[in-house]
Amino acid sequence: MNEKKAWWKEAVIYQIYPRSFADSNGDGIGDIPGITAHLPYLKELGVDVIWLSPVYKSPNDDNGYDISDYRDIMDEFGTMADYDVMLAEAHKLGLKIVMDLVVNHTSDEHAWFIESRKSKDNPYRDYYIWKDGNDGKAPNNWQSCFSGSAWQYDEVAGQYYLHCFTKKQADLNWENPKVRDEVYDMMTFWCEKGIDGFRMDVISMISKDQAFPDGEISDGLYGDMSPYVTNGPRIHEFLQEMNKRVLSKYDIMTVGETPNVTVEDAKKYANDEGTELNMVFQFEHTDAASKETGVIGKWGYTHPRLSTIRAILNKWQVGLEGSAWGSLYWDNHDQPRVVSRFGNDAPQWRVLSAKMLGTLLHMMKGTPYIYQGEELGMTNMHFSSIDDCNDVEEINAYRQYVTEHQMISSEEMLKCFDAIARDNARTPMQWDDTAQAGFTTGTPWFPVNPNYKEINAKAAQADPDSVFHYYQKLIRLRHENPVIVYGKFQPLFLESETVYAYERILDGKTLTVACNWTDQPQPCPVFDGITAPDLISNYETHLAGQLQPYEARAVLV
Ligand code: TEU
Ligand code: CA
Repeated sequence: MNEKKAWWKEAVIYQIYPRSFADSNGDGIGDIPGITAHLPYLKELGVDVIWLSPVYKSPNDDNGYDISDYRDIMDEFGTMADYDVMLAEAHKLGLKIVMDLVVNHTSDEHAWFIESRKSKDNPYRDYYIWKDGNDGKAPNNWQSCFSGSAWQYDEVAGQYYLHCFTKKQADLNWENPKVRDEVYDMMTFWCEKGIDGFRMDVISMISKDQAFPDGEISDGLYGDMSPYVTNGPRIHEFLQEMNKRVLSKYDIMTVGETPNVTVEDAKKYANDEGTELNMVFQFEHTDAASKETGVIGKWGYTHPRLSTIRAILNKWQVGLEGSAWGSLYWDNHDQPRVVSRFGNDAPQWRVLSAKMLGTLLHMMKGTPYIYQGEELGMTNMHFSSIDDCNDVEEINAYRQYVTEHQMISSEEMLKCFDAIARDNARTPMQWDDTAQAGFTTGTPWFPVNPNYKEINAKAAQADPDSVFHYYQKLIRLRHENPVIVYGKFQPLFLESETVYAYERILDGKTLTVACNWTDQPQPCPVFDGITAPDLISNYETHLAGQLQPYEARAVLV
């Protein structure tokens, strides 16, 4: 095994979306003391690291991804004293804490922006990206990720400012060395507190093409900015500077959220020499669904073909081998629930398909991420009307495509939301079958999924056949078997449209994995002649030469 060893290569990460995790004071909003109270649950699950979505001060235009003070805690989540207790408790339990670093943009209520907009000669002016209009219109035709123009005219400033997300999320100007100094200083503040790493929000977007050219118009409304705001000209220079100035000084892990990253880019972002980040999140498998069956923009609602997903994941597994490290995920706070999206959330198939999907991902090469509730097989919610939505991405898309431009019907848009809206991941964590699923004693900020009486942590912990105990075993197997962490990935059975199979090889051991993506028995020869016992499977018994509906099986010889 010539792979460099590292603790973050051997770890399993659990993502908490604090607003929806656990409410300790009955105000209906998850908070930091609620997280502290549930750390033993995560210890029992067996994860090593907790990635916290942002807990900093924020007006919550984008639920915390619009930060107004990087060095203080959001009022609804508690205090810095609460944070210090949580960090200490986590470390006592042997759990590491990774913070969400959101430095592509700040809230427009951040002190820097409040100063910046005051006048063109304000010392903070160049902390953001200000441009004059074009014949009374925006400086170019870019569309924000959250619909509408990516430029907002500010009456006080007398210019437009760039916001790749909502207009309350003003893009920082990374060309300005003072901005970079401020960011590195803030990162050092958190590293000195003893955190164990950073997940870096849209970090591939911090270097922009300084020509700010118009983008290609695909939906007849605005131009696509992605070629000019992702993987930009100075991105690796900035990350290598960040690594030198901060990251290299601490034993921390880093994962970049890198929209539009390719395998070739990832070999730079997550190179094995460690000059930038440890790993990145790619989006090809989660974007594939909407790209393949899209209605408009990112929005679509049908399951992608297995061959599409397999081609993407295999490309990344083989492509990074020996030169960079990858992340493995199905779910996060921006994605729908995987058992609804790629599995089958019908009551008779939900548990089987959740275990199948867990096996497929967790036996692969890379660091696996589990999103809160994924270990319970939590499912998507249902949108009866736009009034059921909280997420600004959905609300803005509905306004643009349904209300303002009548490009699709309300029914079509809501069908897309049912399939892939981010709100699906933001219904409160389902702890038990008491009122509000034990998430709060008050009225939850967002409705609890009505299926909480069947799907909750208490029931799962009491049921040896639950998704929870299956995920617990997947995590334990990774800790016990170096072949799962460091084994070479080899695709298998590529001719199948229904079974995803591969093997992992290390030091003479071969792990063979096969997963049936359908609700029908499917032929599968990969275990023929193998008599060794299962390392893990979601079926007690097997049939020769085939896999049963949603059957997953991993055998080590
Ligand atoms: O998401 C970045 C991003 O690319 C999102 O647009 C995401 O891909 C999309 O919503 C999926 O459909 C990060 C955060 O994870 C997200 O929660 C924030 O809203 C966004 O950045 C702005 O900070
Ligand atoms: Ca609360």
